[in-house]
Amino acid sequence: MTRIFSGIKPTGHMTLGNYLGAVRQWVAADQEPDDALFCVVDLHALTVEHEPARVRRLSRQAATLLIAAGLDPRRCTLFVQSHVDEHTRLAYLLECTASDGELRRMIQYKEKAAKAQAGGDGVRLSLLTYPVLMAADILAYGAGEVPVGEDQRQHVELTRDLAVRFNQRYGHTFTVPRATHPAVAARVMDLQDPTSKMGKSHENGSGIVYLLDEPGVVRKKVMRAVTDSGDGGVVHDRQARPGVANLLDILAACTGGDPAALADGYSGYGALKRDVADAVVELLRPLRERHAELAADPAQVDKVLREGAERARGLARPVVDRAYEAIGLLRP
Ligand code: AQP
Repeated sequence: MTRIFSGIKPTGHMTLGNYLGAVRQWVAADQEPDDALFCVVDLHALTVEHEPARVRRLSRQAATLLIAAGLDPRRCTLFVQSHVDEHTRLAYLLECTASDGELRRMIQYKEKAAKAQAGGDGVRLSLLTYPVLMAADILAYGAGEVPVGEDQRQHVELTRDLAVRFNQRYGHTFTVPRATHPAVAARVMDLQDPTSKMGKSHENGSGIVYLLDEPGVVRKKVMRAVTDSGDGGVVHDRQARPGVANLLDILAACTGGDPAALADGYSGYGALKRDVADAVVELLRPLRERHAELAADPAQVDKVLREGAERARGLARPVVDRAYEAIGLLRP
């Protein structure tokens, strides 16, 4: 069985984009504790301006939502990145494998660094090295598959490059992983700005559906979604009609249809938006209900995370120890 690993950053409330692009694939994967590892990657949340209490709160909330979404702690390993030291231990060795130039080329680094600078904040060094820590997250477990949204494709490519380079230099140590993406909704766009990704840390939440939004709020956001001017009818064209294409992608992801075929069933935007709103509300209903139950017992979630970290540590330690040996460090 191919081992899978993926993670989510507690930088904001989890969105429909996170769910359709990544989390739903995790839930659908054949889960076995040693072969399905899912992580709240809290260290990554420190790469940009952050509020300590909020990161802590969002970390537990992310774990609770993942269980509510269907990750079964008896059948997968769910844990928090900072609870397993092997990630940062390995990250240093990978920093000694990566080059400054390849990290500066990362699209997400350029976007987030520009935003930090525009906001008058300095760019944290960890923002530059973030993809190296992400590579360590994946390589520490010998994961073969990394189910992620489209925006993480470049980072997984870098992970592959680092694994291959390390193996060539120091002998076979790491499994070379590959990214997997969902067939539809691999990149859910912001409902108010359909040329930008729906991102959980964006300040303006009016174009973002959060998983814990009340049904009325979801409906309002979808009904106010920016569509496209012109009367060319409802067609699925991401270049010319990004707003409508995004709604069709969301509807297809929720109902299991094909976005282009779904377009044929509509003659106006109003009916499409109503159906999208209904589909999203129904998709999220069980998740919200389960979240409310689980959130009433945070100690239970913390126990899951403690046990998950212990199991994860046991899997990562031998791989990381092997890497320390291979790179030339004297072992104690
Ligand atoms: N809009 C999206 N459409 C599809 N997939 C998405 N993902 C994120 N946004 C979308 C996927 O969700 C997983 C967890 O994301 P992350 O926590 O690693 O953060 P991110 O990729 O940087 O995106 P966010 O949620 O927008 O966070 P911020 O705003 O902090 O950058 C990943 O698999 C991601 O691809």
